[in-house]
Amino acid sequence: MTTEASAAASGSAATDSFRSSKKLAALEVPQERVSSLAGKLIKAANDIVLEERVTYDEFNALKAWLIKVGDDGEWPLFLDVWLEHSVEDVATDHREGNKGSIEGPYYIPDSPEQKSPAAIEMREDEQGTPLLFQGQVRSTDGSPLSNAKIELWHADEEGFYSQFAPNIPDWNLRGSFIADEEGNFQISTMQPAPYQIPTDGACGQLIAAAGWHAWRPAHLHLKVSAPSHELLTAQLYFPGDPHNDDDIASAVKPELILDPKPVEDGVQVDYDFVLDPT
Ligand code: MBD
Ligand code: FE
Repeated sequence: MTTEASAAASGSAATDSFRSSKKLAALEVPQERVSSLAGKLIKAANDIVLEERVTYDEFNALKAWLIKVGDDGEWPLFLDVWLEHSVEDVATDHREGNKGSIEGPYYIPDSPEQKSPAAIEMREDEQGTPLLFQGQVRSTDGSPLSNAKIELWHADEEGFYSQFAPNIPDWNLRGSFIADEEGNFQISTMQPAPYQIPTDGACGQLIAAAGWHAWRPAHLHLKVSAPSHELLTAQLYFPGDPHNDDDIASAVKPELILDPKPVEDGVQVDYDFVLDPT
C-alpha cells in the first residue's frame, strides 16, 4: 500500500463531509437557546474546575488537546462518539416504532440505488463472511410500506469505510435499496468486523491518556425511509461481540442486536423495521 490510513485524513474527510452536508442549510438556533445552552455548558465546565481543583498544567493540556482536535479534523468524530447518543435519545424518545441509533461521522447521502433483491457494491476480492440481510418495512399499524428505501453503509473487514480511508472504491459497501410492493427487502453484503476509532489522532490521544479503549462492536449503519414516515437512522449489531456492552460510542440497544443464522456460504439475518408516521 502506498498510502496508509491516518486519523488526520479520515478526520478531514469527515469534517469536509459535514461541512458540505444538508444539515447546515438554513440552520438557525434562536438567541435564547444559544444563551441558555452555552451558558449551561460553560457553567458545567467551571463547576468541574472548582470541584476538582483543576491545575494550570491540566488547563493547558486541555487547551493543547482542543487545538489538536481541530487540527486533526476530529470534531465530527469526537462529538459523534461522545455526545450524539444523547441527542439521538432526545430526538426519538416519542417513537412507537423501531429503536434507532446514531448516524456517526461516515454517512454519505445519495449512494447508488438498486431494486431489492440486490448485492451491495464490493471489490472482487472483498474479504469477510457473506451476509444476507432481509426483512420487511412496516408502519406502526402493521401495514407494509411498499417501495421503502433502505440505505446501508458499513466498514470492511479491516474496519475501514469507503471515502474515509485510502484506496477503496468510492461506493464500496454503500448502497440504497428499494423494497418491493410488500415492503420486503433482501440485500447481500459482507459481515463487518469490530471497529476501532482512529488511534493516531486527538481522540486516540485522549483514549490512551485516560486508559480507555477505542472499540465499537461490529455494526451495520442504516437509514430507512418511506413517504409520510419519520426517517429511521439505526445501527444493527451481532450477538456475542465483546464490545456490545462497552461500545465507546454508547450506541448499542438490545433491540438492535441481530439473530444471525448460519447458511451455506455465510450468515443470514432477518430484521423487520417499523416506522412511525409523521
Ligand atoms: C464509527 O464507525 C461510528 O459508527 C461512530 C459512531 C463513530 C466512529 C466511527
Ligand atoms: Fe460506524
